[in-house]
Amino acid sequence: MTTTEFDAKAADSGAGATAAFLKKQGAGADTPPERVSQLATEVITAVHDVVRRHGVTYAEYDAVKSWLINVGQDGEWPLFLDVWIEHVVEEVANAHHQGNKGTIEGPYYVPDAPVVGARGPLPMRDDEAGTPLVFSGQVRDLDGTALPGAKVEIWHADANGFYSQYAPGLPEWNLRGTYLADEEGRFEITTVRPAPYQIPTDGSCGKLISAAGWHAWRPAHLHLKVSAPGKDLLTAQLYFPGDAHNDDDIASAVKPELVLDPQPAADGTGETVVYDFVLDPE
Ligand code: MBD
Ligand code: FE
Repeated sequence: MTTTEFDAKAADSGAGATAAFLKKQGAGADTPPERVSQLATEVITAVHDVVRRHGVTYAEYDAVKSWLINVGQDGEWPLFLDVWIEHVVEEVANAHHQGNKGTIEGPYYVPDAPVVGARGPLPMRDDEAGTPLVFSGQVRDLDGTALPGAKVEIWHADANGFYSQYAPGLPEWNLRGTYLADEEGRFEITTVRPAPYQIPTDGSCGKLISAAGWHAWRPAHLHLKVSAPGKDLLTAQLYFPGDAHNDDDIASAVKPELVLDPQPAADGTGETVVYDFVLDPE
């Protein structure tokens, strides 16, 4: 039997996301003890308050204890944190931005994707499924000055909702690439429309979702990181109008400014969309 992407399991993507995260530089190590104490105390006290207010039982305490153990065993801490917590960290971190709105990174970014140039197709399979999409734009600073050589990194799920390197059977860099804007700060990305994305339902996060009667869906989205020397890195996602989950994203990461306006391509083969990025100073 050959392995197909349809064999993707929560444990595969979870373990991959955990290993990838642990490779990143450890941050926060220089947080002073007073701040660690204050933040940890407030989180713990918030949990105490919930226990008292709702009369949490021993059975419920044990259920949570085993669920927390399983989140780690499934490698789903990156998924859990990025789905339910990251959006508020992003809100606080970027509240001062005057340029483009950003949103969460999520668990599936991989640095150093192949460089395409200013224009061209993302790495993809010859028969890559999905509506063809040509996405062009310009990168500028707050004054409107173009940023030649700006870096536009893009990654997104395929038409089945799978990310390369986090699901088996996909080419290593499928639908991941790095663009370098031209002398006018312009780029043009040829890809396919991603599908709406369901977070894994067979792991611990899925268990929480079904136990709570929630749904597991994120709207279809493109992930981006846009950067230039002297500018704040912009991490964003772009969405498609009319997606059923734009209004109830499980990860709470949709903002109206991040919804694209695709148009039918002149040659009838798919869609084109223009979206510009404005970067704040560092
Ligand atoms: C994703 O693709 C994603 O973008 C987020 C935030 C969480 C889980 C999967
Ligand atoms: Fe995603």
